[in-house]
Amino acid sequence: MSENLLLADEVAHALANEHAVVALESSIVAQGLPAPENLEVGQAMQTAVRQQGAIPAMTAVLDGRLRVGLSLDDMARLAASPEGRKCGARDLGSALALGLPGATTVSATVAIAAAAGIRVFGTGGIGGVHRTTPGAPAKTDISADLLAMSRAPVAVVSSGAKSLLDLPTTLEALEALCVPVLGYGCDQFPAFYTADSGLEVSYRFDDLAVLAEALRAHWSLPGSGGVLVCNPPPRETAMGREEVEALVRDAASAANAAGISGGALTPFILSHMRDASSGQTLRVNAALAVANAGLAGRLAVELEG
Ligand code: PSU
Ligand code: MN
Repeated sequence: MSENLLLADEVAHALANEHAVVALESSIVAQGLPAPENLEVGQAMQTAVRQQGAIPAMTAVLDGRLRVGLSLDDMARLAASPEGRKCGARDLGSALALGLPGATTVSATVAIAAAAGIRVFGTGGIGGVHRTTPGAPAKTDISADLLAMSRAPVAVVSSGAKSLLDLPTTLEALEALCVPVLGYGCDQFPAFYTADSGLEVSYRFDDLAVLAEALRAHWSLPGSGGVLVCNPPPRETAMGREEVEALVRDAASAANAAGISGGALTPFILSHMRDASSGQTLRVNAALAVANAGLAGRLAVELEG
């Protein structure tokens, strides 16, 4: 195990005793959600993992160590700018060497989970291939989440990816990278706010024990990497596909009109959608993140059983 890793006591104890552990990312807290919901959702995700009998292990870079298992204080530190810089997998070495604190995205969390021996990770949504903005210069923006998932044997439980992304191309990329896209209780690849993307998962599972069997079998093959487990957003808060598309379209044209581009684009679109939906998109985001943490907890327990 890497000497840079610092496991929380309960995480180290659980791993030593083959007790279920679930990795959680910290970028969702530091960059993905606005205050004060960010810390509430981070706490609720940890509680949801515990309720299923597993130990939560949120990851970050703090004080020159790769931390696995964060307290509320740690999360608050990351959420307080500028402490929580966004770290993907490629940033970890430099952040460690320079002593820079960082909140971990899916790509970084997958890498840290693999280093710690954690097989299940719960989050809201993954990054993917961005749509090209009409009228903007053509450029390629592909999240490192996709490649990172192909390289480490970790199951990422999420509600797919936001439809701000190019979802068909994101699924093609996952196929090319040998990452299975499995539905738990769904035939469609979820589009985060909506269960309905019109796109199919590779296989549907309704029995968690059979899903765990598929993961074990996948990992028994040499060179196999990560798996994307798809959990649709909870029915009570999920939105309709047309409604989400209209929100994305309006937000994208507002961004265009305001001359917003680059790294500022996604935050602009998300806050525009939040306001235009009277907070509904934020409620879905919070509910699905907590639900995915809970499913990840159940899956981790099933895998240890
Ligand atoms: N999708 C969400 N919320 C998030 C993210 C994705 O719905 O907070 C975060 C995750 O940490 C993910 C990262 O790994 O954004 C992807 O960023 P990028 O596209 O820069 O790789
Ligand atoms: Mn990106």
